[in-house]
Amino acid sequence: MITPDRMTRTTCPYCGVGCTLDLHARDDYIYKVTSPFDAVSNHGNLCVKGRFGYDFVYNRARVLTPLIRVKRQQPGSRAQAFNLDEWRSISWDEALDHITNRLTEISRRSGADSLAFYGCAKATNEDNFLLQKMARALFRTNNIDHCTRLCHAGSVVALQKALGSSAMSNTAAEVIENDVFIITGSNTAETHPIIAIQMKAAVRKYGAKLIVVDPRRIEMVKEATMWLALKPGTDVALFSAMAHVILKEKLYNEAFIRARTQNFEAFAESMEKFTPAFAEEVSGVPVDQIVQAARLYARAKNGAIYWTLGISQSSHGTDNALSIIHLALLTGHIGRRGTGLNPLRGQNNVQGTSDAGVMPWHYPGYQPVDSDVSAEKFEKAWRIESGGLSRRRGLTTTEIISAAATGEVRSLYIMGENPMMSEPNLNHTHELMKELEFIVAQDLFINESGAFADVFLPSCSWAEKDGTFTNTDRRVQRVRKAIEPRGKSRPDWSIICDLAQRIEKHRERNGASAYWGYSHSEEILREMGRLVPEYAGVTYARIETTGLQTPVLDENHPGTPVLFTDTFPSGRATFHPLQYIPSAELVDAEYSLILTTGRVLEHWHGGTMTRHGRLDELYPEALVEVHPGDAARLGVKDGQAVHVASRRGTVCLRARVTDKTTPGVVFIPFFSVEASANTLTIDVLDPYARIPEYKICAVRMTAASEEDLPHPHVKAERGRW
Ligand SMILES: Nc1nc2c(c(=O)[nH]1)N[C@H]1C(S)=C(S)[C@@H](COP(=O)(O)OP(=O)(O)OC[C@H]3O[C@@H](n4cnc5c(=O)[nH]c(N)nc54)[C@H](O)[C@@H]3O)O[C@H]1N2
Ligand SMILES: Nc1nc2c(c(=O)[nH]1)N[C@H]1C(S)=C(S)[C@@H](COP(=O)(O)OP(=O)(O)OC[C@H]3O[C@@H](n4cnc5c(=O)[nH]c(N)nc54)[C@H](O)[C@@H]3O)O[C@H]1N2
Ligand code: SF4
Ligand SMILES: [Mo]
Repeated sequence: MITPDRMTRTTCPYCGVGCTLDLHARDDYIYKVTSPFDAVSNHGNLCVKGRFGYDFVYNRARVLTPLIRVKRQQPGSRAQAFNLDEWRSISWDEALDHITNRLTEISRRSGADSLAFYGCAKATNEDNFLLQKMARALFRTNNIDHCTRLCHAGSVVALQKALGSSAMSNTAAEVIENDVFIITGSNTAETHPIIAIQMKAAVRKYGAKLIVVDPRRIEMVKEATMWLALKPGTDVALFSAMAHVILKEKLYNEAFIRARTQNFEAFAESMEKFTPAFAEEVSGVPVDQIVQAARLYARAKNGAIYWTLGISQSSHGTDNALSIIHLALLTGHIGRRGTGLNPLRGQNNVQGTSDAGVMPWHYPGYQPVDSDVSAEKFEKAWRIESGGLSRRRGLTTTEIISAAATGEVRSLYIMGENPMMSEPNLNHTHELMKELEFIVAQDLFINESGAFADVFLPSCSWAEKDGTFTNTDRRVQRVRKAIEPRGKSRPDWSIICDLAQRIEKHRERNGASAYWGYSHSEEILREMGRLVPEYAGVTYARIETTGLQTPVLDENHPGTPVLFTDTFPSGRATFHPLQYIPSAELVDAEYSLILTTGRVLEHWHGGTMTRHGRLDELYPEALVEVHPGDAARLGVKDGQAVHVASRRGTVCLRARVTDKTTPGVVFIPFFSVEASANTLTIDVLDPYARIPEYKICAVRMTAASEEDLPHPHVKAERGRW
C-alpha cells in the first residue's frame, strides 16, 4: 500500500460546483486525487475531471520560463506558435521590464483606454483583484473583463434588472428540498456533474418532479416527469406562455406579487399575446405540455429553476432570462429555502472573478465605475489623487476585440483566457487579433491566443499556489499550495505585484502611490474585504475547514445560504414586459440545420487543460451530433466524415448519428482546434448584455471523405515542446 508523503486539501480547478479535493503528493509529484466524505459541496463525490484531470500540471507542453517572441506571427500561421524558433527564453526581470516599457509607452501615446485586460476565472480571487487594481490604479482604464461576458452575461443583466443582484439565490444542495424543479438550457449531468447527482437524488429519493426544457435529449431527460423539447431560440415564447397560463388560471401568488414586486399590470398585459397556441407554433412544444408544465411549477410548494447557457447565450439572452425570472416572481418561488432562481455558474471562480471587479462597468463588489461615490472610495483606498480614476465604462471582451480593428485598443494583456478558441466567428476574430500592436499572455500553456502574443509569462497552476475560489453557491473556499511552482512559473498575483511596482517606478508619479508590497495572498483578500462589504468577514482562518457563503458582512457573520428572504437589493422586484424576437440567423434552403454548440463531460472549453492530459484519451476528437432522420435525409452514416459549413466558415469532422439531438438541430462541442465550433458561430450580440449568440446559427452538412479530415498533425502541434 502506498502511504502518502503528504495530502493537501484544496478546491477543484474546473467547474463552479467547487468540489473539495485532496491532492496526494510524493516528491513534489501529485499522483492521486480523492475527496473527503464530509465535503460540503460534493460529499466525497468527484467527476472524471476532478478525479483525473490534474495531469496537465506535468504536461511537457507547459511553459516554465518567460518567453519573448523573436519573429512576429505570420498571417494565417497559427501553428507556428508552437515553433520554438519563434520564441526566446528570457529572465523575469527582462520580461517584466519589457512589458513595463511597452505598456507605458502605448498608454502615453494612444491614451489610457488603448490598453485592455482579460482576467481569468480559473485563477483566484486574489489574482483577479490585483489585475483589476493594476488596470485601474496604474493604467487608469476600465477596459477589463473576463469570460462571464461569453457565459452568463444575459442572466446577470436580467437578474440585475429584475432583482438588483445577479448571483444564484439559493444553494445547489437545496435541490432535494424542491418538490418541482425546472432545468433549462443546462446539460447539468455533463457540465455540473455533482449537482446533477443531487438532482437525481431529489427525483429518485425525495420524489421531486423535474421538468426539462431543452432542445437536446440530455441525460437529465431520463429523470424528468416532462421534457419540453423546444426549438433553439424560442424560450421567450415558451416561458411567457407558461406565465400566460399562470395568469389566466389564477395560479399566481397574489400576496407575494403585492408585497414584493412592481410593474405587474404592464407585464400581465404584455403576456396576453403569448397564448400556448402561439408558443406551440414558435417552439414546437405542444399546447398541453405547456399548460401542464405551468400548472406543475405554479402549484408546487417549493419550486425552483436551474439554468445555464441555453438561456443566456443568445442575441436575446437578457429577455430569455427575464422570461424565467417572471415565473418565480409570479409564484413566489424565491426568497425561501428549497426555491429560487439559480443560474449555475460555470468556471470554478467565475463568481469570484466578477465579485473581484474584473468587469468593465464595476469596481469590486459591483460598485459602478461611473459613480463618483464609488470612484472616490477606491481613490482613497488606493491613495490616488481625487478624480484620478476613470469614470468611463470600459469595453467588454467582445467589444475589446472589435476595437482592435478601429485602432481604439492597441494592446491586450490576457491573464488565463483563450479568446482565439472561445470567441465567436473565429476567422474574423483572428484578423482582428492581428491588428493589435502588443499582446501579453500569462498562462500555463501557449494556447491559440498565446500564439499571437509578444511576451509570454508562465503562471503556475492552482496546485502550486494559495488563495480562494468562490463557487456557484457563492461559497468562498480555500485553494492551497500542494507542490512547488514548476520551473520558473509564479502565482499570478505575485507576477502582477512585481510588474505593478516596476510600472509605478517607471511612471514616477508624484505623491502617494497604491500599495503593491503584498507578501501573502491573504493580505489581498483582506484588502478586498475592506472594499467589498459582502467579503468583509471572510478570513483564511474562518474558511479553514468549510467555506463561507457571501454576503459575509463581518467577522461574526455566519454567511448567507439563501438570498432575498426579506427584500430584494432593488427593494421590490420588477416585472418587465416582453416581446418575442426570433434568432438572428434563421434556417433557409441553403443552410437548413440549426447548429448549437457546447460541452462534453471530459473536456474543458478550448481544451488547453483537458487536451494536455489523459482526459483527451477518453474523448479524443470532436463529433457532430445529428438526428437519425436528418442523417438519413442527407445520406450521412454514423462515423462518417462530413463538412459542416455556415456563412462564416467550414469544419470537417465525423458525424455521430444519435437521437440525443432533435430533428433539424446539430450539436458540436467547442473543445477541438481541429474542428473548432467557433469557426461557424455568429458574432451577433444581445443588445443589453453584449453576449454572443453561441447557441443558434444556420449551417449545412455534406458528406466528406476521410482525406478531408484534419491531419492528426494539427492536434499534435499542441504537445510538441
Ligand atoms: N465538462 C465541462 N463542464 C463545464 C464546462 C466545460 O467546458 N466542460 N464549462 C463550464 C462553464 S464555464 C459553463 S458556463 C457551464 C455551461 O453549462 P451548460 O450550459 O450546461 O453547457 P452547454 O454544453 O453549453 O449546454 C447548454 C445546454 O443548453 C441547451 N440549449 C441549446 N440551445 C437552447 C435553447 O435555445 N434554449 C434552451 N432552453 N436550451 C438550449 C443545450 O442543449 C444544452 O443542454 O459549464 C461548466 N462546466
Ligand atoms: N461556441 C461556443 N463558444 C463558447 C461557449 C459555448 O458554449 N459555445 N461558451 C463560452 C463560455 S461560457 C466560456 S466561460 C468561455 C471560456 O473561454 P476561456 O476562458 O477563454 O477558456 P478556457 O479554456 O477556460 O481558458 C482558461 C485558460 O486559463 C489557463 N489557466 C488555468 N489556470 C490558470 C491560472 O491559475 N492562471 C492563469 N494565468 N491561467 C490559467 C488555461 O491554461 C487556459 O488557457 O468560452 C465561451 N465560448
Ligand atoms: S463537478 Fe466540477 S468541481 Fe466537482 S470534480 Fe467535477 S469539475 Fe470538479
Ligand atoms: Mo462559462
